[in-house]
Amino acid sequence: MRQWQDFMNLERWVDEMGNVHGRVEGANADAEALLIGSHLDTVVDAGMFDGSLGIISAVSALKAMHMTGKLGQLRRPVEVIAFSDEEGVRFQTTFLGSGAIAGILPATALKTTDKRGMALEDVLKENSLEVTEESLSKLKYDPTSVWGYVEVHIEQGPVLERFGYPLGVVKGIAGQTRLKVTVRGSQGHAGTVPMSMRQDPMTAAAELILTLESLCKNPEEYLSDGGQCGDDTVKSLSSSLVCTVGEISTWPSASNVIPGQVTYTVDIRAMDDTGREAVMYELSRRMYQICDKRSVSCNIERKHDAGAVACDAELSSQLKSAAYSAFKRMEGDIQGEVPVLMSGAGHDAMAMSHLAKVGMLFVRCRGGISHSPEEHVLDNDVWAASLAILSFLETL
Ligand code: HGY
Ligand code: MN
Ligand code: MN
Repeated sequence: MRQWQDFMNLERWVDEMGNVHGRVEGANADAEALLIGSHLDTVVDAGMFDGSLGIISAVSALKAMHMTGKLGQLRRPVEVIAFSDEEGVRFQTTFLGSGAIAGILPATALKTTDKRGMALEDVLKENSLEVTEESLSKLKYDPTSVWGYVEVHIEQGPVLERFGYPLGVVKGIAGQTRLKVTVRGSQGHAGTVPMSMRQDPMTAAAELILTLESLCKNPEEYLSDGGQCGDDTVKSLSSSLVCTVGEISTWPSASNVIPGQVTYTVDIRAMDDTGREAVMYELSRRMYQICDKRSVSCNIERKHDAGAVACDAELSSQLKSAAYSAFKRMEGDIQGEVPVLMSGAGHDAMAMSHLAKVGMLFVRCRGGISHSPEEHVLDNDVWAASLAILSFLETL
């Protein structure tokens, strides 16, 4: 990315949170800037398009304008940002890069530690990035200097492939909550403690996780009587509520020891924030009941919350027209309406929506597979994405 930025002599810098910026002022340096980009980090054992496609399609569109001498005609400054940490894999938070730019990252985040107990600020220092509370606060962009934020991203779902479309426009992004659950019991000898006398956090965790699954599969069975939220909310939950336990660890993790402690992560998503809160309330209520019944203790730590985000209607319709013009530039016209869809996956646009209006363009991916080495995007669809961004920049 840096070579491309140099090639186009973009103004280029890396900020204290490790975000990589490339900016071109265009014909009117005083106008509000378009920010465009995505994240450069990935999950473990990831594919090669999640995040990176949004950065590459933005840079390649600018490169095409540079090659045709149009870069100077941009009616407003355009800044490509490759965000340093969106996935939150290492610190169980998310949007560390975009949150700093949007001004929503609390200084306390610098003290967040990874599994080895290393603090974020020390990891940044190890990568020669000195960040302090003061320098972090200075990374926040002035909202009056930003026109909007656009992100191109793989869909990470099966809808565009099902519809036979290379591109789609995102209507909104689901809200999400991440928990760290620690269940503590009494560690003991696998051979001598009778089943009736055990306080086993492993079997308790198993029951907790299956309860979570059942609640997320059938929210109406759990929520309608308690009155935490209305029937409409419960109904809307049924179509969008998802939960995942992605990580679990136990101590001391030996086959002949009844564990003393089990820790696991919970990731809950829904399009409706009220519904998600009602699920959180009901889930924690049942978790404490189960732990009491099993005489184990349970600690539920809320590691991350991000409210659902609606994309800007006008920006979305501009992206839709850009998608059409991309289809026209490619072989043959693609009939029918460019699909408009919701995103169950989180994106930097959630953080950036605190700074400016946001719009997202989705790109079809094979089988909707993501967060896996099987992730794949057709060359033609990568081309369509960059052409759409090029058309969008030309009409900016
Ligand atoms: O987890 C997500 O939704 C995104 O990939 N960070
Ligand atoms: Mn991801
Ligand atoms: Mn992503």
